[in-house]
Amino acid sequence: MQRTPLIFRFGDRELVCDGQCLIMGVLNVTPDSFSDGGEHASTERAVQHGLELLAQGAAWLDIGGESTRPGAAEVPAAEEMRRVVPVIRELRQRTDALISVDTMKAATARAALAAGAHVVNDVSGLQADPDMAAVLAESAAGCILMHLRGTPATMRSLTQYAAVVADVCTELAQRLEDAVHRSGLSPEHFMLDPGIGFAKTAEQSLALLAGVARLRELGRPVLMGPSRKSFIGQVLGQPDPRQRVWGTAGAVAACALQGADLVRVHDVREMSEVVRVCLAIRSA
Ligand code: PMM
Repeated sequence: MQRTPLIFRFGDRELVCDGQCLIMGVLNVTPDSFSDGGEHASTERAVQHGLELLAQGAAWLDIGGESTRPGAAEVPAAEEMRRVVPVIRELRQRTDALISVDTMKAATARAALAAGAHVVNDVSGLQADPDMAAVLAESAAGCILMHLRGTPATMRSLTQYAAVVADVCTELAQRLEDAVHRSGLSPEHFMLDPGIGFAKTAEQSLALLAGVARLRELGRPVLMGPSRKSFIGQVLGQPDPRQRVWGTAGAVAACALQGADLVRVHDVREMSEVVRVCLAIRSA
């Protein structure tokens, strides 16, 4: 597949996104994450799990301390930091892999960047905390701008789109312009994500998964996060997120074949194999 390589910058490093579809492993350090069930609540266990994800094929770890599950309770910044900062600090000493912090809070992002994270994964696309842009600017961090309407608490009623792929593209382009303006950083510091399952019905999530190429026309690398999500549950009639691994494989294959730059997944070993085969087919 012919495609333009895109540069993603963070601090003094850069990632050339040239069609590889890297794996981002999810490391949720929360007692209430819908699919981790609090298994990794202690620092050492979380660090061990992170190292396992890297050994299984993740190029990048996304570390979060607050569940964004629909209706989940908000976690105060102090508690969020208590969960993620020690894990980031320890992992940074033990690996050179890319680390992002999954947070909407500027205070948590600042502490995570100081502890060694390279990128802020802000599911609000910089809409939740007015100080986030300044935090990014301070360390010239990278940032993932995800598309969300409302908040995780209110998003389920905000699914009115004229045409979901076109509307999400328009809104993401606005978020990017706003983020560049407010942070003073170049667009190369930002990656885009349509926010599968965030203010989207199952049908809308499926449409976005079919529209990766259109998202990439925005000129920035594209991250897709379909892992174990409820649209898979609706297609398969499978209420248990842990039983959605094969469904996730179907979605990840669609992303890899259409040129997503990064997929955010829980089942790293399995999805690494899916991606490797898809990339081999794409380059055949
Ligand atoms: N999904 C979740 C959390 N963070 N971040 C990005 N950029 N994209 C996503 O799709 C995304 C995210 C929710 O899933 P989890 O609770 O299993 O981590």
